Amino acid sequence: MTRTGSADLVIVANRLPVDRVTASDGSRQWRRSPGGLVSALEPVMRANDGAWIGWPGDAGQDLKPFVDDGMSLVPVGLTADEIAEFYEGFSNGTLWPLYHDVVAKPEFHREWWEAYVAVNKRFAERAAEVASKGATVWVQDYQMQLVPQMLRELRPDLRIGFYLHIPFPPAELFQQLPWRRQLLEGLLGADLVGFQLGGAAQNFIRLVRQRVGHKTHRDLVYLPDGRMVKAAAFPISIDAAGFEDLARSPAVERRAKTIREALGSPRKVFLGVDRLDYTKGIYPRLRAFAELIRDGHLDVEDAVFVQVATPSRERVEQYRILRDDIDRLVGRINGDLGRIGRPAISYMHSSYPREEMAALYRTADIMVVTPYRDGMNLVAKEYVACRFDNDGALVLSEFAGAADELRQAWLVNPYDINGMKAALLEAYHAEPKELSRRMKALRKTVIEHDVAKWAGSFLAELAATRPSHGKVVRPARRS
Ligand code: ADQ
Repeated sequence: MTRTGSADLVIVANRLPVDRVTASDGSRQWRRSPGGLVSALEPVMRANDGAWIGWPGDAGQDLKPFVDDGMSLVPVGLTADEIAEFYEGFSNGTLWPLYHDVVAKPEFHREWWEAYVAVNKRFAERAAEVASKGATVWVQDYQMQLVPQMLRELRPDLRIGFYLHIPFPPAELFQQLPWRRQLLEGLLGADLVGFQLGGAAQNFIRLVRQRVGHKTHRDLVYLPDGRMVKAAAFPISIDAAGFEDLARSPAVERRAKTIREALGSPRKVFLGVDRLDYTKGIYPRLRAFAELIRDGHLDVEDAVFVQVATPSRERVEQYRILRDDIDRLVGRINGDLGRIGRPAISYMHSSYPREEMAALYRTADIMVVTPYRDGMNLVAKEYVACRFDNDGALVLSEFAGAADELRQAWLVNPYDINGMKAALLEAYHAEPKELSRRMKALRKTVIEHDVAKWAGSFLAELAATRPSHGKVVRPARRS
């Protein structure tokens, strides 16, 4: 029998919401990572005596649980081999490309799978130790898909939710996985399985019916032991008010002005901001922009493209290849089309604080978000939240989850370079009235559906899945 802990709400995620950093005096410290998930969950965590289980991001032993700024954190250590096989391997070399429409070729290795099982088991065991009797456990994302079932076996008293941040692929692709049945059964350990979009939930239900043979009806799966599992869409969002406040601050406004001047005060600034990932469609968007200059539709005196790409998964080979490809493309475009002091593309391979991101969003006249496939894409929503003057244009891929909600963007197919060129040009020439009509509608959506609403609706739905169950998660306290 597993010992129970004291946390009434437990978050299980691949990463802890803090990074270990070395201070100037050489001491090791924790720094809160700025992600939206953390700010969404922090208030509910505080209201519920919550704990967060995750990996601190470097190789090493399990560290002792600790409290950081009032949040109870439970680190789970990974060895160097586990980082290579569980994280870089099965999570990012198998599942990530497979779930993103095989934009890159997924690799299937049995050792990677074994590491995935072992690491999921360790996370499930930690959650079983930390959760109080009848607690709610919310498991996050594709790295942790076996945790719900493993945890339920250890602790049948728990209420378990799972949320997938990335797309869930159609049966035709998912079927390739040698371990497809185990993954589906892993997810079925949850009471509620949440996805970004309704289509993903349907893919899941269909696969469960076909591959595991359970009875399903609409969004429900009926298990032989009498339990029910619900699959539904909860589109994630951002702290819209927080971003807008930041964007309105005089420091950010000043910084936006400085950036524009540093770019040579062009008529229009295009912006792309992404993790450097092959799913994000950075390559075709830069090509489309370059062709507009080459064809004479745009001039480097009038228009510049700022592309910010955050370093990501740099030890995975496909990511190193992508980085070289983009470096070469930017070099070629600037060599061919730039003039002295006027590059066509201003390319930064770096990560910025939120203030700088807000200043970039304020600078951008045209925000270009063109993933081949994306669960949601928060960058598109952050841009909208920062455009409080109701100006600026959003060019958005149809294949980003965000396109389901942000209908008034210029929607594009990233595989269609000519179509993208036309949309970029239309956004460039759009009249202020047209921009304002579209942006007002976009802003209404983003402001009404923020990340607090996302977390609240998931947890409320999870509480409703087993009404006879003991504890219910309390909503966040109003500050
Ligand atoms: P990501 O693939 O990481 O997220 P996205 O949703 O765009 O993609 O979120 C990226 C975040 O990183 C944004 O908050 C953005 O501001 C930040 N960021 C990007 N570049 C940055 C830079 N150079 N410096 C600092 N910050 C930067 C996954 C899924 C998405 C889903 C989210 C949330 O792939 O589809 O929307 O999870 O569920």
